Amino acid sequence: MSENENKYTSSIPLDNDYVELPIPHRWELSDEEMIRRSEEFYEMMKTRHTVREYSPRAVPREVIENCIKAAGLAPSGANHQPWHFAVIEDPAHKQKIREAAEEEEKTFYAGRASDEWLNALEPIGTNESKPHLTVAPWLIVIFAQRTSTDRNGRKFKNYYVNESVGIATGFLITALHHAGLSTLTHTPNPMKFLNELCDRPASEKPEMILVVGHPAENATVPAHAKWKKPLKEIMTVF
Ligand code: IYR
Repeated sequence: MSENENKYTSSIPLDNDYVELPIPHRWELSDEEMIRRSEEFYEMMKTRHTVREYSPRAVPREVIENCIKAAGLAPSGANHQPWHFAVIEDPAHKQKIREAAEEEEKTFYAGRASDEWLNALEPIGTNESKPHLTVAPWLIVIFAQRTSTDRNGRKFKNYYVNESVGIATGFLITALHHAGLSTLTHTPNPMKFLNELCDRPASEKPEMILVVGHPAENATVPAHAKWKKPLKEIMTVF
């Protein structure tokens, strides 16, 4: 690391030149192959469920790293890649996160959330108890960077941060599912405590905790979660 770099420095190129490259990879698929692949992908994605009960079975760090590398390929505003993934395997660290999250969630479920919100959560069956935060082998805390700092110590603005981080998170969940893992998108409310526990600057906004691992033997999913809107409801063709 150079003098001005620290663990929060963006490695963004400092020149602003527009340079063109030939398209680095091109798929050459027939319509039939595209239809088959899209069907296969849909079938694969249909087997994804948000899981709340985890097995303590370990998961190699390499799998997590590969999936985060895939998430890092997501498109982003001005290609600023305004995300950071804090990954936690250490049991004592997970315990601290669980205690802080449960503390916030206790107040949330005891009335900080509106009745309408708590009603909407009824069919999902969630509550303030979050054992998965210590049982699952990995937690990935996703941070959104509203601003970044370059190698010269110059602060710059990021664009479409929510959209960019949302897309990267989708890539990550898909990559983890494709690798054979289950996830839970957990959003303790509020979650500012995660900055301190993950050693991230105040300019970063914790977006969610992704709980990652294998489902417990007796894991269940809420029946409500298996209801998905039909295509005709989510798509209009012009
Ligand atoms: N943060 C709480 C509440 C919660 C909110 C929504 I919206 C959900 O889809 C699920 C839970 C929790 O994580 O339990």
